[in-house]
Amino acid sequence: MLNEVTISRAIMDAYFKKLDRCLELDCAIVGGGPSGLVAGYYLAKAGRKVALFERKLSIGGGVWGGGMMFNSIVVQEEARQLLDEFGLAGAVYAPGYYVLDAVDVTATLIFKAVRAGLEIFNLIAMEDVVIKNGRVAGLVINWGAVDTLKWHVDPLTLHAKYVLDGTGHPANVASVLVRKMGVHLNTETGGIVGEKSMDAERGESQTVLNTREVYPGLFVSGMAANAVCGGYRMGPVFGGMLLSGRKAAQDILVRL
Ligand code: 48F
Repeated sequence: MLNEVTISRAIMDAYFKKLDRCLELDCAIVGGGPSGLVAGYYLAKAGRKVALFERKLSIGGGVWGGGMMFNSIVVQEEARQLLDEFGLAGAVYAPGYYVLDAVDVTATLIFKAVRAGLEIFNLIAMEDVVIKNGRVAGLVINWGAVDTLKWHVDPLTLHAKYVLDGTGHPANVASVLVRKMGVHLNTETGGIVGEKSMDAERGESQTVLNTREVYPGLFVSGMAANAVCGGYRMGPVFGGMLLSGRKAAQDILVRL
């Protein structure tokens, strides 16, 4: 006979054990888009204690919707190795252009990252960062719904040696840091430079170049890297996002 209370207790026990494990991390990733997932995959694969926090119910960020809701995406030749790593076979559309099913890509990135050991928390938002000794040292988190509804509920806090801002276009982690702390970032202007209009070629290479530590303890990846450092947007071509995630993980691993 199934006991409903046992079901409830199993869920609560498992969840709170997982949350407890993740209160002190090597790296806390904010945002479940492609760059955050790829970074999480490589960090977990290297045996690091890493968790990803996503405000929404679904993980995957902007991949699901392809281009204008046509749920296919393009990955260019430069990121071919990443497709191989994740076991994604893109169809060659034109030389150097692979076209892939957006749902397959999203599901695969999530699957591989989780199986590598990345702990994922959906429905949890970063609302602030922890500052210790002049560096970012953790996250202030709350339920995504509380964040969206702007309810007056105090958050909880976790510590992390490094935080990765993978929140896409709004670059929410870097933004809150600049807004509240008035700090100088490692960018051309010292502030959040802001994303530029569409230029896929430049945007893609800049996404990778801009993936870096912008403040002690805080790295940026994906579209957040371009938003913070002033790169172009690129639309539904995703090679740069995958390469950016890998670079973020590699750089963080060197520091760790
Ligand atoms: O934007 P997103 O997919 O991140 P990305 O890795 O990839 C960008 C591409 O999808 C696309 C593009 C490619 O050419 O331009 O836009 O840069 O995903 C970012 C995720 O971060 C979550 C948000 O819900 C989304 O799923 N997010 C944003 N703010 C917060 C957050 C927050 N404060 N706390 C938790 N999650």
